Amino acid sequence: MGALHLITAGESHGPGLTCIVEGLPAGLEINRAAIDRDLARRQLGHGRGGRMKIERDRVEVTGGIRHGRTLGSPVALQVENLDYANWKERMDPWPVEGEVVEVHLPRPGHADLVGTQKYGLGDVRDVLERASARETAARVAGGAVAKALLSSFGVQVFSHVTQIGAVRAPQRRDLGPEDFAGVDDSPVRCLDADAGELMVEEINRLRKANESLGGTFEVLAFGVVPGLGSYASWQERLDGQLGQAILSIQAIKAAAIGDGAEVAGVPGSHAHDEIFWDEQRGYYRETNRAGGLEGGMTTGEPLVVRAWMKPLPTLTKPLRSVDTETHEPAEALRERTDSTTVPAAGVVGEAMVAFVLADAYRRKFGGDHIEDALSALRSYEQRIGWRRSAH
Ligand code: EPS
Repeated sequence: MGALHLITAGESHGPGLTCIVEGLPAGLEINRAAIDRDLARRQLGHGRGGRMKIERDRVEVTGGIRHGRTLGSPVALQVENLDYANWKERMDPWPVEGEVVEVHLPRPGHADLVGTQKYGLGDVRDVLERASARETAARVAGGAVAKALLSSFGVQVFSHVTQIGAVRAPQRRDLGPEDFAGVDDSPVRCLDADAGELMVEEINRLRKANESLGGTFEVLAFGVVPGLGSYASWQERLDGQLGQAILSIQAIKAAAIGDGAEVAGVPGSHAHDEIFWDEQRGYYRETNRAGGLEGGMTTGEPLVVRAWMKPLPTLTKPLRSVDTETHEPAEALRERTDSTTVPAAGVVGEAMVAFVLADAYRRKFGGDHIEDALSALRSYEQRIGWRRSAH
């Protein structure tokens, strides 16, 4: 379906992760530091566990880029798992001499149990290693490449945390790119300093009680041209594609565009964004309840995507489960884990939104070289009289 493809491979404690991005134009400038910056941002956040002290995620490129520019061939990105050194025997791709201890205690809320049933695997580790959110490091590397494409089209993608556990930040409807300059300085990537402090306290309190925490985050994209996606076919509707991309992130249970579920309860006259036009700005809205999407298409207003994350299912105080060998009641696997990863999930959300938008730009404007894509975009912007700076 799409014009751009992103595929990941790799297990959490295996040798490393791979991301292949296929369908990029040639001539696109890629900055290694920008990919590494996003990888590092994904490792941040108060509430991370011991693993993040081991990893220093950095990208290695093994295909598709030469001297900092794409070649038009698939781009292959690798992120090493430094922890593999401690797991070599248990995760070696090839047979090993010694006995390797198996896991038979599936965690409720994880892929563990059904994964073993579906794939006919006796060792839960064969499932959990791939189901782990470590995989998102590969998505973020690919997402950084998608962001490079978007940036040449004048699009910027940001995220911020809006809730952790029971602590919510005040809702902001007036955000612009400039508001995100310091978001990564907050230990929970929250734009509201007071709420951020309360979130940190909430994490500390629940961590002591051996609990994990969920939360919500918002991804915003600025400078998106109107008309990406389409109302004409259900598969082309961009809200559907964004929903799939966001809900595919480990532990995400709900996604919304703009005011999302909230508009279900308000009268129609308060649910939509009235249309205005003036010489300088062209068409514009004074509100953005629709989150930049109408009829499955971008409107030119900022794209707003929200996501709800469940508390992580690996608990230091494990839930009841069943031993898959003996079928006896047992406690679920107790493993080193994070207390919360909502701040990191926001960075993963950026990557997924960037990928969906980059794919939509590729489909609409094509072009084998980035300059071809840019001239197609410019001529379209001119035809519809769209002025990016006014939105
Ligand atoms: C994860 C468990 C933890 C997390 C991991 C996801 O890893 P470990 O079992 O090695 O402590 O840290 O996330 C990452 C490694 C990462 O890079 O985000 C899980 O079970 O999903």
